[in-house]
Amino acid sequence: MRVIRYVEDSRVVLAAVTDDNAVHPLPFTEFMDVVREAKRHQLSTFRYIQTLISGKRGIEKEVAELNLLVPVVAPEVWASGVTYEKSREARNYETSEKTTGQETCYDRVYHAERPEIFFKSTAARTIGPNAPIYLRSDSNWQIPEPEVGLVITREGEIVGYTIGNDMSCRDIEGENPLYLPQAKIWKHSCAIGPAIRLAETVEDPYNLQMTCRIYRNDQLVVEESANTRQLKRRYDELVSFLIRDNEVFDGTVLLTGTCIVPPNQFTLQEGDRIEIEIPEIGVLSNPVQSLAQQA
Ligand code: DO4
Ligand code: MG
Repeated sequence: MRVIRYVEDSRVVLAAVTDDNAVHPLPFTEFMDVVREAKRHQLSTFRYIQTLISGKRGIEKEVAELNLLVPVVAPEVWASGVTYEKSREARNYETSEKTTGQETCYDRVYHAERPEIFFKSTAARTIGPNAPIYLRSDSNWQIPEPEVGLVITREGEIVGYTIGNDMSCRDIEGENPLYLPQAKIWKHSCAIGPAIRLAETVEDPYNLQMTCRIYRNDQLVVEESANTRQLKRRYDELVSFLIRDNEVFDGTVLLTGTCIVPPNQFTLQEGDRIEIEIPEIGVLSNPVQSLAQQA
């Protein structure tokens, strides 16, 4: 079962999407309200939603016809880094920090007990399906980072999985790792969606196939796939470092690191379209626009 949010007649609707793709509006507008209400009834979110929709017919429309929003208004989005070998290789390629024969900070963090966890986004900077990703004006090497996103409670319980795009400027981070916040955080540099797959309905979160496709002038120019079985860490391990001595909020999203990096010569351009697909969750699709054009 998945949960989506959409706008209809200027109203926000939260809905459950069953495995046969029927859309059932719920009497809430925020995902975390359902999670809290389920707990109050001492039911899992999945069971609670089942009681709400049982015996009802879904709406006539299909998900593809709806004007989708972020599935959860995440107060904060955090991200994990260098959790896949692919990311370590890419960082080692772009960094100016490498000295022959020496380990880079990326090599060290890949093996260290403490993972890299960084602040990525706030609700105001985070966009949902079909909204434009913006390109920074001071970078010539920008890529999407397709990642599994964990939707967590303030206690660190993983209640759902979504798709995230941790947009990154490889030249800015490559020049100096201390520039990471500028390489990662700007207006519309984070997309999540299109749905939240309830955690209890995912058979094996370490076996999710992910595909990223980038279209330019309607031609497919990048297509890469990977699987979460290549993740070096456990999801709970990443969450435990995020919440340690920290205050996190209900509905926080923790991105779990990228396993897909486009070819090194590739950079996004205005007019491109990015699609990230995890079949259990859906397809997160966003057009790419230049931030300079928005001013
Ligand atoms: O080390 C910098 C960021 C790494 C990252 O975002 C990733 O591995 O996905
Ligand atoms: Mg990333």
